[in-house]
Amino acid sequence: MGQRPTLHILYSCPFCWKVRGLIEHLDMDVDYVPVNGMKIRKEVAFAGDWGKVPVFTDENGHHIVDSTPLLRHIDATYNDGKLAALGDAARQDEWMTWVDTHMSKATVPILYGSLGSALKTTTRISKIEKFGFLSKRLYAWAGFPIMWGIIARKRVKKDGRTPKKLWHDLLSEFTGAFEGQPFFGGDQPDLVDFAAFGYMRSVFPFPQFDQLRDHEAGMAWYNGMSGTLRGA
Ligand SMILES: N[C@@H](CCC(=O)N[C@@H](CS)C(=O)NCC(=O)O)C(=O)O
Repeated sequence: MGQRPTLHILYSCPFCWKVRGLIEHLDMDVDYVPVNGMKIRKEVAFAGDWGKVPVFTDENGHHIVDSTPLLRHIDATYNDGKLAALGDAARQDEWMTWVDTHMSKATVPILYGSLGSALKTTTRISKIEKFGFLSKRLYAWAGFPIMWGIIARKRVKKDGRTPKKLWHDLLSEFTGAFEGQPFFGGDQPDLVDFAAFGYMRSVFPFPQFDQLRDHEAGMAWYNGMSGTLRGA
């Protein structure tokens, strides 16, 4: 037995939520280490050049980065690869790519795609994330115009749909691939479910999550996923 594994995270990072869901599902003993969002690169410099969260450090002090490879690593190392072994591997790979390509791009529009939502999100983030005294104020002032004015507005315009419609379309497409089962993985979730769940769960701390609540199949799946977390 070595050290207790750690996961360096940002509370508002969808990629971190992907990994957290699996950790909670497997009831692993992992310490979460919040980083300062204004200094991510510096705070995870111990893991090499990657410069992003999540970073998982195992009991031997090895660092594993990048959320999807990390999901696969955790399943393989701490769960005998049981989730990867569920169902058809090609279908899993295809949909993991779909989830990582499309759902990952839907979180910024819903959180920052309008002036009002960007303000709500940055206010909430300045309360829940770990910040230094100065960086908290800097974020509250600078984070909002950067996220709304530069990144999110362009993305919403390019897609053409409202952020809510985009999410509803994605949830319909995703749950439509369940083949009548409660989860993508069948009667239990697999790694694709945990990836998708992480993206949706990263919206949960924000008031915009209300826009997802009237997607019936999406919410049935989301609540089903929440029910598979230990201690839930
Ligand atoms: N492909 C990576 C993306 C990770 C990522 O972009 N994390 C963001 C936070 S949500 C980050 O750390 N960004 C810091 C940076 O790019 O400087 C994953 O899936 O883990």
